[in-house]
Amino acid sequence: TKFAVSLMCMDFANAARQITVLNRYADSYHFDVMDGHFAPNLALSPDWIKALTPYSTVRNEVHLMAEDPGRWLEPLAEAGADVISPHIETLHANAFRTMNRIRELGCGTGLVVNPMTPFEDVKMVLPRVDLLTFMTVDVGFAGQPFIDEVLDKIREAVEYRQEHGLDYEIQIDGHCFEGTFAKAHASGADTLILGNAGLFSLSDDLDVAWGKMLDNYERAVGEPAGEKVCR
Ligand code: S6P
Ligand code: MG
Repeated sequence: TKFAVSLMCMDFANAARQITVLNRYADSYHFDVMDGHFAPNLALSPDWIKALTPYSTVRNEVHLMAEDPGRWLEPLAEAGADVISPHIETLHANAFRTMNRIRELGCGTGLVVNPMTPFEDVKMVLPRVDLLTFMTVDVGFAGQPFIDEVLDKIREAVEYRQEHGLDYEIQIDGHCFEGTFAKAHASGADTLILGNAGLFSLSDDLDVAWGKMLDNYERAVGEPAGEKVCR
């Protein structure tokens, strides 16, 4: 299992310092961008992301929760995004154009699927997707309960990848923590996003928080997390 850290949950007053610590542990950063329309909240702007990506030594992924994703691709690429992940629900007639544009800008292609959206809706575009993210909460806020109903859909994506010889990475976004690590891992997802419950609430000292997170994971899943696991 790999771990992404949701930077919407960080201590904004100590952003650069926290990123410097997390570089040792995280496989990637997850930047939530919300426009107040598609998601009922406002979050992280391209300028804010641009100020922080120079401190990051890991993959910077932007979760784009905006009604008109095409508008934000260029500013986000300029801000240092390595992967841009719009929502399938926002792509309408522009799905292929948007994936192609993200590639043209030199970024990896992501795609995010809301809990209510069936897997069927993304199948056609999957050969062009590097990172497929399943929401296990409704978009907008940290600290919401995990939606178990999404797990079957994740298993479907794992099987489909195998059957069709595709290689997209599968990520889970929403309330990944001690209480959900076991089922998230069992679904076959590659990457879990850590926010408040999974990481930041465990300690103000992020070295300590990461150690606790790994202990929680190991206890819940019954095996060590593997990969980039430093203590
Ligand atoms: C939700 C957002 C997520 C949250 C993430 C972490 O709209 O896309 O990335 O930041 O869920 O928070 P938590 O508390 O759910 O672990
Ligand atoms: Mg997110």
